[in-house]
Amino acid sequence: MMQARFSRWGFAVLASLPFAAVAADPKPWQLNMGRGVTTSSQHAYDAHMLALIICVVIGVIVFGAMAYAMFKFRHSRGAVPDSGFTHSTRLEIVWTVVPIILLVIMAVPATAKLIAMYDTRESEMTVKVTGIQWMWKYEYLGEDVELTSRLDRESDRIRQSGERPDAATSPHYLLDVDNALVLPTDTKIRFVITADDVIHAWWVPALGWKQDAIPGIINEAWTEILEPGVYRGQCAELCGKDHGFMPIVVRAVPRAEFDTWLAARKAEGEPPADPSQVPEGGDGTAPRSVDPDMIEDVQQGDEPAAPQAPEAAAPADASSAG
Ligand SMILES: [Cu+2]
Repeated sequence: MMQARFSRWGFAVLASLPFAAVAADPKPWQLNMGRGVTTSSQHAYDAHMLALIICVVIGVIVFGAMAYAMFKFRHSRGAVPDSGFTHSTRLEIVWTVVPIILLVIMAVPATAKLIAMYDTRESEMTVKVTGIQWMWKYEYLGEDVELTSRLDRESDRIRQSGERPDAATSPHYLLDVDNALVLPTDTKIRFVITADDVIHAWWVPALGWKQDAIPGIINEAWTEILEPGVYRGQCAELCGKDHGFMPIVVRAVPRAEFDTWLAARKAEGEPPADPSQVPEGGDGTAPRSVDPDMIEDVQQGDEPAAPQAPEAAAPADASSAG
């Protein structure tokens, strides 16, 4: 039992080490933070590694000196406490100045990178992200393209069925959506982030940041994805009963592929990817008009109840009433 646990731990440690530096998405038993796939995530990783190395070196020196002193000057070998020693001015200067130098070494690059993380100037495109209970809406500003992104049908079926999800058959359980946010690589993309109802937070670890989505407030962030791939995240602010069921999927593709996708998306006039997944009136253009019960019906696989039909006596006003 003990040995099995030890070997499992040992294996996990060994298995996570080679991947720690390259993994975009977290791996089981991953020990270190991921390096991510954006300039800012890699800056954060570099700052973290610098601090980690400094901490390890300090730890080795301090605990090494302690162990050496305890062993070398032990009582059984006749060591006598130095009762006359109170302080050493030279030592006190050294252990004050050395940490200051180390802090400056860490703070200067960290501050520069932190400032760069918040500099959204010279971005090539803007995506508006809106958190809605319990989905995300993405608008490619100036392109007249928008989409809503919500938990994929398969994850939803598993969670409703009470089935125990299996990592082998459903590797992305609760981490898949119907419509991924498609973004170009090697492009500075600005995000403006807000919410429609309660506070949510948009978080894709591989991008290296997390930003609150607050009703009535527009937060900003930016990213420049360096490698094509699929990057997953989740809402990171407790936003209601289905907080755990509004994942985020970013599909990063080369610029040319993105341009083709965007053109196709514009041409098709943005119908939902799978109409069966979206309740009537819930195509993302008017989320507030969707009755929450209707969404729940659809999520549970039921046919949504038909919306109240407008009075037959007043057909002319029905279209402007919404
Ligand atoms: Cu949430």
